[in-house]
Amino acid sequence: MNFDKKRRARVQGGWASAPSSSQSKSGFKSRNHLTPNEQGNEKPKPEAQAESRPVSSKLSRQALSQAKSDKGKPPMPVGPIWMAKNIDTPSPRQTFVFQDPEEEIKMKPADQLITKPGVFDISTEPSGVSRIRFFPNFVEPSMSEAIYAELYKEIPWRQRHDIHNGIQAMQPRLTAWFSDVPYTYAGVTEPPNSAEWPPALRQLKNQLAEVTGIEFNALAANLYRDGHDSIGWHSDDEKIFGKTPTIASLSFGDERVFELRKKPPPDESGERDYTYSQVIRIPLHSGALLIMEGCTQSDWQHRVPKEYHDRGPRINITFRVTVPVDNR
Ligand SMILES: O=C(O)CCC(=O)C(=O)O
Repeated sequence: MNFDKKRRARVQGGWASAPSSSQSKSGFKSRNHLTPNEQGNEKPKPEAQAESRPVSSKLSRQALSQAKSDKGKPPMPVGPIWMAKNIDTPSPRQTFVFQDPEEEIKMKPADQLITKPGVFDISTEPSGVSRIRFFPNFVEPSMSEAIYAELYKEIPWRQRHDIHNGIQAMQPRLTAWFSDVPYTYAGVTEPPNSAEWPPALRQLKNQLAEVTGIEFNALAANLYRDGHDSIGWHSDDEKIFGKTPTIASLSFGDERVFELRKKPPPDESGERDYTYSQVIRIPLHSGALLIMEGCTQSDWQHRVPKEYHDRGPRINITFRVTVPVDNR
């Protein structure tokens, strides 16, 4: 590389053409070596003018009427819009046409996390208001430890089979049911159990009656032995609980995440596609009370998913009201 080549490589990049020739080896011309006509400085030849006449005469009529309507307005930039000083100045030739997208654009709403106490109206349709009341510290820590120990010992825990998508399998948790009426869900029937409730359950039932004004008469209990135990997506919408059941859920033991997802409308075959459903997560630690009411069972599903890190055992008890057959 001689000195001249080095200078060009430094100043213009290695592809700059030699100053002595109007065309580089690659066949590209640099702007400095264009002929005056190529640079746009020479008047167009008569044939070129003749070729462009129909277009330019059409344009000049438009330009004339534009000029009339623009009288008194600041002059429009000359040349392409990106060369104008103020690119925000609208060009009279710009028109924006909105076209409906051919396919419906679906967006999944951002997941939500509830950690603070409060009353949350999580949706208002299609059936009505779905409401969550959350009291993270309903039972104080020293009490919740003692309650956990009593429930673990006193409740007659059993592992049952249920059916999901036509497949029967052992439930990934232990359960118990306290009520005068049987409870059937997911292919399992919990028989009536009129045994006396352990004292801790009676006491909690009375406390809940004071807070909510509801006399709960049934209880479903779950024991999650570790993080691999879980309960899948479902709604507690069985007819025995009525149309808008209030369910009070208390947690003892290790923390687990409770999730809710909104039910989308069913398709023609009655299937629901949950891909774009809104999801709400509520971490439930020992002593937390979560109340689901209104249309939460009609319009939402809930679950406690498996976790893949160490979790100790957790007991969840859900107080419910079974309604007479006429109200179902
Ligand atoms: O363990 C929980 O927090 C939820 C239990 C539950 O979904 C149920 O018993 O239906």
